[in-house]
Amino acid sequence: MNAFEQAREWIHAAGKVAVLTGAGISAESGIPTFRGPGGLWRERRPEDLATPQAFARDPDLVWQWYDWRRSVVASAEPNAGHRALAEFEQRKNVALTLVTQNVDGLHRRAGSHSILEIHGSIWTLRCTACGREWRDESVPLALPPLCICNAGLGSGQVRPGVVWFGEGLPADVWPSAENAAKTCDVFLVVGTSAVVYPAAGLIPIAKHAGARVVEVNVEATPMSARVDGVLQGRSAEILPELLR
Ligand code: BJW
Ligand code: ZN
Repeated sequence: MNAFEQAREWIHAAGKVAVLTGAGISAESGIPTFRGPGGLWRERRPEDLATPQAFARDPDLVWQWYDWRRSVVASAEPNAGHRALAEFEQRKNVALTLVTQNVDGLHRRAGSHSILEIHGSIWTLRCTACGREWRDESVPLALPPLCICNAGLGSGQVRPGVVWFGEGLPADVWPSAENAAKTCDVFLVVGTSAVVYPAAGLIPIAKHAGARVVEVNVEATPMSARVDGVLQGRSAEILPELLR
């Protein structure tokens, strides 16, 4: 049996499957990844765009970048990889939890429901003055975005509802993600470089708890040597076959 057939067998025998996705699953929808060829961090420094300090220093710059990314995502469509996960969730004999590091919302647009967005959403805005959080899907946004408490013009600011470096993960979703990793039979890791923590830490958590861990990626990652199966290739090609 090859690695692909073995992984298929594990998945089809599983009662609980958890999936961790990263930017690679949206790559085939035309959304740039962070670290790969053409990746966002190849030409920009995360320190200038994706930290609370960067936002405090230059909120206009940060908002222009996020507004551009919102426009890229708005004109993209979910791909066969997203759809395969959404269809798999509909199966009666298996419970699927989808943990995503992606902020693009494409899993939801593909029809998935049980999604834990551990790095937040690019479509959520949050007021740093009053704490209010809301969805806004307008593209382009009127910048700077304003809150009903009037923040945005004066003291407080409205920020993207995403998790930047140095920030904790959302307390309402992170424990569920850890629990999914700890209790699944199969943990599928798709299109992530597995270098950002604590997200990447879900992989050893699942492994130590006894799950079969399967990685789908076009390249090897620091986790490849520690997983039970490596399926090298594009997620939009592998997932439909794997989850069929
Ligand atoms: C394909 C493909 C195809 C391409 N098919 N595959 C432990 C060790 C070291 C450091 C730390 C640690 N713990 C914490 C840290 C610090 C830091 C961190 O991890 N740093 C490392 C980078 C060194 N972590 C944090 O700061 C986190 N917060 C934290 O720890 O808080 C502590 C705290 C607790 C309590 C109170 C206060 C503080 C937060 C991390 C937040 C990350 N945020 C970002 C931006 C989100 C918003 C936005 O999008 O703008 O999240 S950074 C960016 O990286 C984004 C992603 O979600 C994340 C992961 O990237 P991902 O998805 O893996 O993408 P890539 O590009 O890296 O990889 C793509 C992969 O796809 C590649 O492997 C390709 O091969 C593959 N691929 N095409 C299949 N078609
Ligand atoms: Zn407010």
